Amino acid sequence: MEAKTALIIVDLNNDFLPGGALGVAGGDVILPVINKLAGGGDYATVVATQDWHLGDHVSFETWPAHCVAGTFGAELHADLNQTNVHAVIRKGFDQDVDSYSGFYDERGATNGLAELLKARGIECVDIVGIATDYCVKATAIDAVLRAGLKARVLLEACRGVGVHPGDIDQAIEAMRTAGVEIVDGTL
Ligand code: VGL
Ligand code: ZN
Repeated sequence: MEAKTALIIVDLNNDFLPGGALGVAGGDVILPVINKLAGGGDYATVVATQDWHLGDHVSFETWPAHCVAGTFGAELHADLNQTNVHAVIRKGFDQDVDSYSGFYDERGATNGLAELLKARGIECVDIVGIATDYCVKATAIDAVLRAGLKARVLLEACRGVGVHPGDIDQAIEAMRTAGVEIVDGTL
């Protein structure tokens, strides 16, 4: 583990786990893997992002209504061990602008994550969670290209939506192209 590395846990909202409004296959499988990473004491900082959409959010033109603020579906899954989680960063809360990225919304407004990590002296991030082809991808690319961090995506602790065949592989290639290190298998 390099010095000053943070773990970013992306969107383990109930709605993204199997049975949720936008349930992603295998979301439950990665929970214990993420708990092990977060609980291992290897990370200087652990943060979790939380998809959090108010009212009739613009995202619901593309996706089924999900992660509606204040509902069970918007809560992070109860099995996610938050003992070592320093902060939960909400994203997508402005009704007319979405935020796949945990760092910046689609208009470029910060969600506060880059500033939090900078204040804590973080230079590297490991990224895990849901969905590989949407919010993990956007968060990882922003980490490198906009927040100036070194970033790794740990695939064994991520799951994707895969609306179209090949989407997840394309997302992985896009992350690699941006300079994200893709880590397969066991760390
Ligand atoms: C996500 C679709 C809509 C994600 C969030 O967390 O990847 N995907 N909102
Ligand atoms: Zn969303």
